[in-house]
Amino acid sequence: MNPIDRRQFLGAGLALTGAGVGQISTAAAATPARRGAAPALEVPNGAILPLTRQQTASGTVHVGHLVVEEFTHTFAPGLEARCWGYNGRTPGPVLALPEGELVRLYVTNRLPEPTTIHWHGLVVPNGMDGVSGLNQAPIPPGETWTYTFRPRRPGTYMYHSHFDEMTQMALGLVGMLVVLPKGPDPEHVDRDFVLMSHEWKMVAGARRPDPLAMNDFNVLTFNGKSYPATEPLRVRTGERVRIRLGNLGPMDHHSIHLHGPPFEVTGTDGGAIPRSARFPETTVLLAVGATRDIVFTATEPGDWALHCHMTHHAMTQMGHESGNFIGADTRALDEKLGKLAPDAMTMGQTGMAGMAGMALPKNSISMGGGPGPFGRIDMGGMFTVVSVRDGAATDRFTPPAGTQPRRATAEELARDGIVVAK
Ligand SMILES: [Cu+2]
Repeated sequence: MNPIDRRQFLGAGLALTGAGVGQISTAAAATPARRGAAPALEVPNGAILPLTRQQTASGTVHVGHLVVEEFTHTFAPGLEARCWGYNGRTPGPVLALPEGELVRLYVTNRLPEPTTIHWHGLVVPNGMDGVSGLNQAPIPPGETWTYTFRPRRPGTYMYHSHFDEMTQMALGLVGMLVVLPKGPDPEHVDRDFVLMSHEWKMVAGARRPDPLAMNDFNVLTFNGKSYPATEPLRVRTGERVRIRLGNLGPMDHHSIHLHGPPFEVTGTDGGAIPRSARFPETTVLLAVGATRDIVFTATEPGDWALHCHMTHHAMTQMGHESGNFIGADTRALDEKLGKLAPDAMTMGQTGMAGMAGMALPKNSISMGGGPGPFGRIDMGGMFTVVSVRDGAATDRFTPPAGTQPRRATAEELARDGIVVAK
């Protein structure tokens, strides 16, 4: 995690680097923010762009540098690809920009083709809007250009390439942008997370995601990672939590569902939602090209799933060009198939859960997630966990006695008149 609070940000332009795959930081939950103080922005599996301050005759300028480049990205241990991104990351580092102050962003293009950056949702001078051909000529390979603007309105936004959009965004040229309020944050949150969804098509054996894909995306990510590589959002019981969600995936909207306490959508990239217009929700539709800020109070300790509710999006690298064999006896078929392709396997006869344990081809990860405290978690892809704890963050939550389902006894069945047909 990369905590950076507003005072540090404004004062020092701190450079912070992100946690790697599987690294779990406990620092994020170590010090609860004081009520009223702006909390740190936290980016699970991600980073925040370091900014420096330049004093000029006309005031302070906040300066940052984005390098657009290709690199090897790991979606989860065992699955990697050559992706395009910013400063060696996809999504790029979060741009945390101060409301009302001048920002100068240098963009170095190390791609084999031109690029631009569009500041999605921000109102900037028209010439800074980044649409190649409409607002500017594209940045040629090898050159460094600058964008200068003054973010007007606090909130959650995004940035992305606006040249050869289909290719460049599909390969990872996307990122989140947060404008930090000049005054106190009206939402009074204790924790402030940033989470960007994306989707990729990784054809078996390919080195790069397929930018031509229109459907069948098979790698679904939060901040570039598929579960179980997604870092949990660790909070303390009672904290008021904001998650800033954004989606610049190529084709699909996502039904982002939070288990446990309900939330309200408090803002979009169009601005804050008036309190009178808010209503409780447990799922928010995160459309392509949209941001949604959700705020909730973490009233209940435990591990609460946060995931896309489209079941194919909470799975990884699922092949589905196969029959449905649930309820069928496929022994004869497996025998015949085995002669042709020893590694082949028909879909599970009792469901798909058993598939997750099968041997995997090179550069691929399991369809399902991984081990959990009570056995295997069968979800993967766009899935993470909000870990709510009373005290310091620990990896394991033990449900208090009597608060888990268990096998019913014969006495209980008789008591309640439940007849189970043999
Ligand atoms: Cu989805």
